[in-house]
Amino acid sequence: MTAPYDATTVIQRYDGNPVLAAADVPYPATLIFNAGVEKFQGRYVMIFRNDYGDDYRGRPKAERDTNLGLATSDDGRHWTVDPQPVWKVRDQENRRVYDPRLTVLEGRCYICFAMDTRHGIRGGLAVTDDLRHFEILSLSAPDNRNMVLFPRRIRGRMARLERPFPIYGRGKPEAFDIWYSESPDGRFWGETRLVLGSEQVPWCNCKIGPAAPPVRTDKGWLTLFHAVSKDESRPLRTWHEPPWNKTYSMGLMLLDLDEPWRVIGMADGPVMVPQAPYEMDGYRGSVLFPGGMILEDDGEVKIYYGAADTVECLATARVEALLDLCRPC
Ligand code: M1P
Repeated sequence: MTAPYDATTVIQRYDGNPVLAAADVPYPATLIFNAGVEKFQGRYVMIFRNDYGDDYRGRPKAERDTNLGLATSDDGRHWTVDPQPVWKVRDQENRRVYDPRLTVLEGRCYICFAMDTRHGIRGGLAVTDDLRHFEILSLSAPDNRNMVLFPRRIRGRMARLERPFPIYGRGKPEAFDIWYSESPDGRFWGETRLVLGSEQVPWCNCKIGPAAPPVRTDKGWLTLFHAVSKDESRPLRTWHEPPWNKTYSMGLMLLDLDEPWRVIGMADGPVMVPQAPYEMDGYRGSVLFPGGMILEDDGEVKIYYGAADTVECLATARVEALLDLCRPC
């Protein structure tokens, strides 16, 4: 089916954006972004990334650090932040945990995350029942990140999308792709298969990565991804040392319900591109980094995304309109 409308009009930004920023956080905070969001134990819960310790404008003047904070909400729009961060990792080997994505599976809340270590970037999975204590189930070999867990088992196994960073054999730097793996228990992962190569997304010229955990619909797993275009002749706004020239937009695809490594539909172009002032201007301008997608009973889809690596935002769409954008492939 041909999409009957312009993809970029299907998703509406929330008027009250950003939904979360440093000023809302009751402890040291500078950049609040790339959150995971779920409905858990009767309310909306958000675990967000907080980069702090410096103003992030120019060269570091103080030591930078990262922790994860918790916010809760009754309506998914207005959020209250817990008085203290809920998770931080910093030891001799591991530098920080960041970019959380939440999935509720069989009544427990799972959190996928990235971990910067002295020996590379690892993708991990942890589980929590109270959003304050996190049991790490697995950490990948470097380099891998942007993992998201499916909210149901596939063929009896836990399933995830992930984005390793191959540096040899892909022909150009940062040609990174989306992969699929399965696990009996969240600890041991295998059956790894390619889902989508970055070269299959003709409107970006760089890497792609999984975004929010997939949402189940009758037609397939509705799945956002981020896609990066790099243009060295076009410097973008940034608070850090220039140049910054990567634009992160949102792509949309549909995965087969039973074999989710098979792409069965895809939007022709980006469904959302950086446009609003809070998306263009920040630590890294022109970055949309979706990490949460919630399908409500009435068909509204809430999309949560980090904007400009600086604030957390919300956009909404109708699920039927998103499905219509996914042309069979
Ligand atoms: O600055 C944009 C994003 O860059 C990285 O994401 P990716 O590896 O997918 O390009 C991450 O550092 C992410 O946190 C950040 O938002």
